[in-house]
Amino acid sequence: MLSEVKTFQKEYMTQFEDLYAYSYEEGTDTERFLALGLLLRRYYGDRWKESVSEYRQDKKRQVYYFSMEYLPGRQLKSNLLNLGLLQTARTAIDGLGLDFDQIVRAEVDPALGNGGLGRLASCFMDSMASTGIAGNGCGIRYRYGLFKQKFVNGHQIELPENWLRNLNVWEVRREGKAVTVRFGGTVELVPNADNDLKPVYHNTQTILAVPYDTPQIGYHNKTVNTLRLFSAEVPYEDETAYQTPQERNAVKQITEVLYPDDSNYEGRLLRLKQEYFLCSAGIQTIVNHFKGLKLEWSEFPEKVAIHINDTHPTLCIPELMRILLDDEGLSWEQAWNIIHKTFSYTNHTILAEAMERWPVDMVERTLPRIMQIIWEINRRHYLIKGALYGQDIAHKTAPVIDGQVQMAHLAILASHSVNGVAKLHTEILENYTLRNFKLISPAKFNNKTNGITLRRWVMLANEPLSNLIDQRIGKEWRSSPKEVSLLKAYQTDKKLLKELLAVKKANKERFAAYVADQMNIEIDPNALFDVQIKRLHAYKRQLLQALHIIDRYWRIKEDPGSIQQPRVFIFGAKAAPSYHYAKEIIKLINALADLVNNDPEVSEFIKVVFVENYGVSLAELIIPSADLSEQISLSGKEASGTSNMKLMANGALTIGTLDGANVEIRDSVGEDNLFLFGLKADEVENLKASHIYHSADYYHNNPRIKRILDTLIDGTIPDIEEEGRDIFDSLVTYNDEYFLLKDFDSFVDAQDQADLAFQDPHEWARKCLLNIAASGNFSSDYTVLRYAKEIWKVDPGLHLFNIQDFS
Ligand code: 26W
Repeated sequence: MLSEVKTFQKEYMTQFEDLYAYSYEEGTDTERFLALGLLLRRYYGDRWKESVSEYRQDKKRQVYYFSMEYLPGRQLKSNLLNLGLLQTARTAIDGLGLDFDQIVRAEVDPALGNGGLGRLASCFMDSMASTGIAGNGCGIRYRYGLFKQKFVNGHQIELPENWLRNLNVWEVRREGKAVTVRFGGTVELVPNADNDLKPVYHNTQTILAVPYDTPQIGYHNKTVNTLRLFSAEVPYEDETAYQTPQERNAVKQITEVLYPDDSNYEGRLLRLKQEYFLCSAGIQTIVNHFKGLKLEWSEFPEKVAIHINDTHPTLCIPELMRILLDDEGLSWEQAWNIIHKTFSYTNHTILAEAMERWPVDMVERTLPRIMQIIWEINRRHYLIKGALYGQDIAHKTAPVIDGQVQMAHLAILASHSVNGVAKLHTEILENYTLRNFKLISPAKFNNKTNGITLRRWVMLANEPLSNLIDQRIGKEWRSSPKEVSLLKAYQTDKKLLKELLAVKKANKERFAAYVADQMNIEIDPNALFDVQIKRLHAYKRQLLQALHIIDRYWRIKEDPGSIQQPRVFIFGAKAAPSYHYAKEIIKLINALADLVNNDPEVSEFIKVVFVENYGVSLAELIIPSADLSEQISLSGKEASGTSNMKLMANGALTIGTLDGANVEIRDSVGEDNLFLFGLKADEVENLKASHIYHSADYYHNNPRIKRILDTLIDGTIPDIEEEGRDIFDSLVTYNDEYFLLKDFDSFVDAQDQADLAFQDPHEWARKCLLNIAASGNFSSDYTVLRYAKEIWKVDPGLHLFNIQDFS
């Protein structure tokens, strides 16, 4: 160890001076970080090269995971941990008189996603490498990540996130592997010498897709996979085609920002271009690689599995058809057969408004050849499925309906596997949302409950907890996550429970210091830390928690002493820039925070903290400090949720509805170790169908609810005239679409039970321990192993996993 540390220090000093020509002592933290990142290349470079060449030589089946979003988080510590170098690097850096943790924080956190879907993609990348699955990520290198969120007078404002302003030490630009992507113009089908129709393009625009590769290092194994992100550039050989700055800018614009505002036509058009850009670039890369293997086209599916993360990369399907038909001369039947064996698709939402549809004329104008192929898929669909199942079913499942390309339909029809992301979600897909597809192809459907990588979310985010676990049950759980269940045997071990509480307390102090420093709010680490961190959306019901806070406010005001348990309500959430209602809820919660935090009578018992710019790094700070995990979506709406798993793994108790993966969490931790409330998914459906719900009755007949809702419009909460009125109307006048008032009483009861339970620290700690012990089931290592076995049909590499572990 000592000599390793000495070597590391020497290498680091040389690396720093080579880079900057002055000593590390004079550098900034960013410079110190960059030198450290660059130094690491030497430690993983060979393995990366070997993994790539092994995949090429073995010619084994590789997985290509297409996602429009990734949220990798800071990578320095994660890479060090997986390389087995974390302690060495920490000792070496601290030993030079530097502050390792401060240098770690100098790395930017790339926000190339919105939420759960993007973070899941990154957990999967880490798990694929760690289980030795040959998995390649394909995505977009957005020049600007998701906006930086600031609060001005409690309102969300969005600032550009220039995450690439410094060198990105992990990426490698691979200009030699660039491909071109075609947009616009017109296409004509002209017979060739063999009388086959071949497309001839006119006036198209050609854009260069340059890949940037980032290593995905496996945990304590030899695998280093690749995440390939494409950037749009003006083609060097065709520069004269883009002469004005405007034309050149329009090219770069394609990969300029994540999620351009899609509330207008231009924004939506740009999003369509982004999707095709990713699909075309990724598919061409795969085809180029496959051609290097010199095999028959019929062998393509034996070498390639393509997974599409939600419908956003669905254009991969017509794009591969195009290449097989137009460039490679395969027949439609041959090509479609290959497609079917190659593609699989995961659905991540059942919200109707999130189901992607593109107007035919927009696709036609932007991607004329792709639209022709979609029409042909549509024509054959009616022909075949119509004959088998009747025109009605064929129509309901068609790729094109009412002038709109239905991305989910295209994805499902072409894929051999369609999965949901939690048991309940898959059931709802099969029985409601996608029932017609289930009817025509029952065997495609399967469930793969989401998971999280415990390496980032426990081992790195919560080192003290990880060390405590090591002390009791050894380190096996680190490579075999289910072993964490051995902790169950210690549930009556008073010493351990005490230590667990001490770890939690220290984590709460760390977060409290952040809040004091950044927000100038004092919070008491002895209070119950109640955490809701997720995208801001009406169905996730952050508003329900806000109503609960107002309820507590009045209980304290009217009957001081009625609330005994001090609580800190912690929120982290971004609202989509065009989602007006979600922004109003942010303003409400911030205004509520002002009211509560500045009223000494109340602030002793409640504090409200809404952190700015929530993202992966803040999640890593908040989650280890949480006592209570808010998972309170309207049942049937949250596909899975993954913060529920992260919080549980860090010893927070869930308060939640039976929605998404909360169901599996209940099953594995037991009903006594979490707080359930509210309508069940089928009750929600029945209530909707019966049309008997009348939210205004709750306002008029339930004095507590009336009191709370009036607070939104009577001036009690400062500066929310418009927001308060809109929110009030959504709940009373527009019949409370997400049944907050219906679930309210049951929610508050559950919250009161949580208070009561928290008063008994020993019993609370025991429940924490049981939650941690059950969290191994939710390791994304198992999730990807299930994908590998049941969907992708690829073997994991040699490692510690036992096949029984995950089946
Ligand atoms: C059409 C554009 C679009 C793009 C992204 C619509 C909706 C999205 C969401 C941001 C998708 C998302 O993050 N879904 C979440 O996926 C997680 C991983 O499976 C689930 O755990 C969450 O329940 C689901 O909301």
